[in-house]
Amino acid sequence: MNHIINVTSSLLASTYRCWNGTIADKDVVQPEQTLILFDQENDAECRQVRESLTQLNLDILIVPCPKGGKNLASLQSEYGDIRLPLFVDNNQSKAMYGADSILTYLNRYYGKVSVSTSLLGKVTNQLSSTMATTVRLRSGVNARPSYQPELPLILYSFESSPFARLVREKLCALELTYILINIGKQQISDMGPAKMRWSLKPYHPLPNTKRDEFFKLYGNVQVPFLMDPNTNKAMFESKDIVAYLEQTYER
Ligand SMILES: N[C@@H](CCC(=O)N[C@@H](CS)C(=O)NCC(=O)O)C(=O)O
Repeated sequence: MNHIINVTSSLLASTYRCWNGTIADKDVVQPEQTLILFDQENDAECRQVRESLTQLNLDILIVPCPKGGKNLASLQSEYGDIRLPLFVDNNQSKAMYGADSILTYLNRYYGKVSVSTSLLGKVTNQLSSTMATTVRLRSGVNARPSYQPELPLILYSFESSPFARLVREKLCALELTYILINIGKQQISDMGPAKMRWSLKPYHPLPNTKRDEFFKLYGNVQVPFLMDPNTNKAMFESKDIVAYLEQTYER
């Protein structure tokens, strides 16, 4: 798909979700052991969990489970009739599946996230997430043949970013496990694209945050940013990252 059309439909998907997964909490404690999510990028429930992870500013190991892929097959052969999203927290020796249970759990252990309790809330939530999937033409839902690297890739992202979504879809289709580092927005001057921020003052992230760490290393904050420890490559620009993933890992 042409990159501009691709970005536009991704923008529409974020709009259907009212830009949930943009803002991140200021105070956050990363758990000692990395959380794990068995995820399918354009699954309506998985999206709701990832939005909350952005809000809580939590990093997580994503194991993509597209349809027809080996990850989903091995989950099903080990656990039978399991459904996504499947969340594992080794800090508490807990595992659970389904957005409702996971959000309730996150609420209890990691901070306040919204969980729809009314039937209307649940239906609206599911519908808008399904519409986001539809407008993305189910990109990343089905597995594509790939070469598997030894180490997980690392992606800086936040859920609603129309550009980062394109990269996450490709990682999902190719079943490439990655560490998702969420760097949602924490103040007004974080808003807007990296090169056109809403504030006219020189940009400075909040001190002692993941954004601040990133800024000190790269002189700005922009997502998506991919690091591949298997090839020692690191890169900005969604279009280049998607092309890199295709060239390096698609069979
Ligand atoms: N041309 C870039 C655009 C990336 C971009 O503008 N990303 C936005 C998020 S959607 C961003 O990093 N904004 C600055 C910020 O979040 O601090 C690409 O395709 O990757």
